[in-house]
Amino acid sequence: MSSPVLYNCPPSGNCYKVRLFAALTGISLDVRNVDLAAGAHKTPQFSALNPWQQVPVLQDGETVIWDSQAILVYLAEKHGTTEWWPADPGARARVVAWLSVSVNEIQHGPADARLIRKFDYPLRYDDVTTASARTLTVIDRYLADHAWLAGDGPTLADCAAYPYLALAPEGGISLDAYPALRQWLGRVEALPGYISVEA
Ligand SMILES: N[C@@H](CCC(=O)N[C@@H](CS)C(=O)NCC(=O)O)C(=O)O
Repeated sequence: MSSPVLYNCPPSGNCYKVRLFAALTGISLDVRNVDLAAGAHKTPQFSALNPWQQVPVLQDGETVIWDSQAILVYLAEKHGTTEWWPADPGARARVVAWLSVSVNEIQHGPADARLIRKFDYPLRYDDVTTASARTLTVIDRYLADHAWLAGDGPTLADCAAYPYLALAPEGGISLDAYPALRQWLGRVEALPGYISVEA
């Protein structure tokens, strides 16, 4: 059986969420890079896969999934990785809460700062530094009492949150003031199979 195709862009933190989870769980992907600079994501062919004209997109036979959180859930369900995507309703809801934090508080803080500094996005840097400080402070306080974001071990929550928190310095957002968060980054990086964004 052929591996699902991941339409990817190497520096994208959203694509990295999927590559990281696949690496940590031994899921094989056929990674195909989409040239965003050349507008390859705006073609009719790519728009048919994702009407939002964004990567990542996963194509698994006839099944097409866009959005990195949705792809994580799909792969975890398909591969029965219940420790990463628990079946218990409360435990699952706690994972979903962090998937939501990843696309809201983390995206509109450190991830947007990186978009401005690394990719010249026309957003207001002052706004994102204020948002980042709040996001990082809340997460650091939470991680002072928890080894992992949701539950006793790593879950999809950690895979979704890790990339843009780890990459925050690329957006000029220092993590020096957040020791518990930095220790958690280290725990993720020590997991067997871990890959960096460059891998
Ligand atoms: N919510 C989506 C966001 C995807 C997204 O923002 N993708 C960016 C790369 S990180 C993209 O394709 N940008 C190209 C564009 O919007 O023109 C996800 O989590 O996958």
